[in-house]
Amino acid sequence: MHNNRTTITQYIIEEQRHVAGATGDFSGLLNDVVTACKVISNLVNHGALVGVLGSAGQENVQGETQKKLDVLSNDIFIRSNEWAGHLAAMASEEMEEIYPIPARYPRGKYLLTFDPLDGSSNTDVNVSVGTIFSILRCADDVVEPTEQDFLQPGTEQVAAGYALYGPSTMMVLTTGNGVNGFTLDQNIGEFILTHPGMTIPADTREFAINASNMRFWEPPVRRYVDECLAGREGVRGEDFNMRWIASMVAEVHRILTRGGVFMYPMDEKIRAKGQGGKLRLLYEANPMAFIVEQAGGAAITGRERIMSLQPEALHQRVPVILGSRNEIERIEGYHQR
Ligand code: AHM
Ligand code: MG
Repeated sequence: MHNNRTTITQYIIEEQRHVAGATGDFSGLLNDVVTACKVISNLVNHGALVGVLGSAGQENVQGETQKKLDVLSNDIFIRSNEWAGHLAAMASEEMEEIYPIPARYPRGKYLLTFDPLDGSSNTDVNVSVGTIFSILRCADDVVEPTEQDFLQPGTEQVAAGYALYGPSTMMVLTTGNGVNGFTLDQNIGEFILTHPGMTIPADTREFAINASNMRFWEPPVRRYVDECLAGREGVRGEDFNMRWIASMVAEVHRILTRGGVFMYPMDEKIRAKGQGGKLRLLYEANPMAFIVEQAGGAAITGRERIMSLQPEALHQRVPVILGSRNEIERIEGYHQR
């Protein structure tokens, strides 16, 4: 009964067979990313039993207090992915500078960006968190990779995915050929294909935004949310539901499962800090935008498609509005007016 299930390893290798001239490098890289996520999943799952909750007592480049799990997850990602010869360099939310592959290992042709533990403010309260990653190509003529090599628009991504550490651990992946979801079978230590061909319904009556920032929002976002809140009696003529988990991976996963809109828009508070948004372009917004678009949804800053942006810095922040296509088009329309 169980042996006809597709494991993520099998899925990755079968995908590779459709790519002419594939060397197996990419499959090997994906497998290492999967291994890293399994290790992080195990650590997150054991929590207080293994003493990993709480603050690490230091700040990251974003000036945010790092959790012990942020630091550990970052380390796991590096150790799992640096040795195999698939990568030229990595970049992470938790590291100010890029991480070139040490000279003792062979250097490969891909670049990996990641947020090792997104939503980590949720770990101490035992709410879902996740890992987000994106794979780019490193140009052939690059000898010493620099930050500049990472500054590629999201349309250049070769693959993107996330692991969600929730009631079950899941891995959701795109290589530009649709979106597939896998569930970790803890008994055998393998991700099994459980959600083939995930799609986002074009319409929804559910949205997610941190409403405590309402007084700082720009008029188009305020208008959209006001209209949702007005419900059946308002211009939308329908009641809307609201969610906010403060864990982008969990929000995106909900949207991939039943539709919805997720917004971390530009607001006056963010602008006052001199930032371009809350979420980071290279390892949060772009990979999620790739997944969402591949599932038939849309992802914008308000005015532009996220994946078309030309990144200017490794830790650049952008506004993020993504989810069900028809709602995102409506919100984009409000921004254009
Ligand atoms: P992080 O990378 O520091 O964990 O921050 C990103 C998280 C997202 O997962 C989530 O959508 C957002 O921050 C929540 O922000 P807020 O605390 O303002 O609600
Ligand atoms: Mg993050």
